[in-house]
Amino acid sequence: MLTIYGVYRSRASRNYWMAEELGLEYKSVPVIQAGELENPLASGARLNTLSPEFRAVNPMGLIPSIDDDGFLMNESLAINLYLARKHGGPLSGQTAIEDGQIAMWTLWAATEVEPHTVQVVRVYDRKQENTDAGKATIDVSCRSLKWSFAMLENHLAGSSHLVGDRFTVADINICEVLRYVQTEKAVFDSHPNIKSWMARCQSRPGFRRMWETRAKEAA
Ligand SMILES: N[C@@H](CCC(=O)N[C@@H](CS)C(=O)NCC(=O)O)C(=O)O
Repeated sequence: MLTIYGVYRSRASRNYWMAEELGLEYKSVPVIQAGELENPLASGARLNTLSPEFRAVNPMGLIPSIDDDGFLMNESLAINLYLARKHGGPLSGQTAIEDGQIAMWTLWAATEVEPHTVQVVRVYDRKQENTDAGKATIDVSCRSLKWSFAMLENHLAGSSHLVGDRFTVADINICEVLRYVQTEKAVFDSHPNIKSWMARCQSRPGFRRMWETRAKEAA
C-alpha cells in the first residue's frame, strides 16, 4: 500500500495527482508545514514537518515523502518518476529516449524553473502580492523565467505534450512547477501554447480530483 505524507497544499499535490492518474489505492497522512502552526513542537500539536514521528520518515523534515510497502522516499518529482517506472503504462517512458526526455524535463523543472516559480507563490502565501516588495519579487521571478517559457512555448508548438505526444509524468511534473506562477495571467497570455497545454493537463479527471480534495482541506 502506498502512503503519501503531506498536506495537499504543498508539493505533495504532485504525488496525489500522479496517484490519481495511475488509479492507485493510497493513504494520505496530512503532515503540515511546521511554519503553519504556532507551536509545532507542543505536545498534542498536529503532525507537522518538525514532529519526531515525521522526522523518522524524512530526516530533512520536508513534505512530501512516501512509504511504498516499506520503501521510504522523498523528493516530490523523483517520487513521481518512481511511481511511473513502477506502474508503467503510458505515463512512463516507453523507450530509452523517452526516459531521457522525461528526466531532462523533470531536472529542468527542478533546477531552472522551480527556484523562480516558488518565489512567486510565496509572495501570494504571505499576501504580499500588492506590496512594492511583493510586486518586485514577482517581476524579477517572471523575468528570470523568460527563456524557460520561450523554450517550452516553442516545444509545444510542435507537439501536444512534452514527451511522445501523449500525457506522461513529465507533464505532471512540469505543470505542477508552473502552477505556482499561474496567478501571472499576462505571462500565460503571451505564451498561448503553454496556456492551452496547462488547461488540457488541468482538465484531466486525475487533476480535478486532487484539486477538489485540496480545496476541501482544512487550513
Ligand atoms: N525538493 C523538495 C522540496 C520539499 C519542500 O520544500 N517542501 C515544503 C512544503 S511544499 C516543506 O516541507 N517545507 C518545510 C516546512 O515548511 O516546514 C521536493 O520537491 O519534495
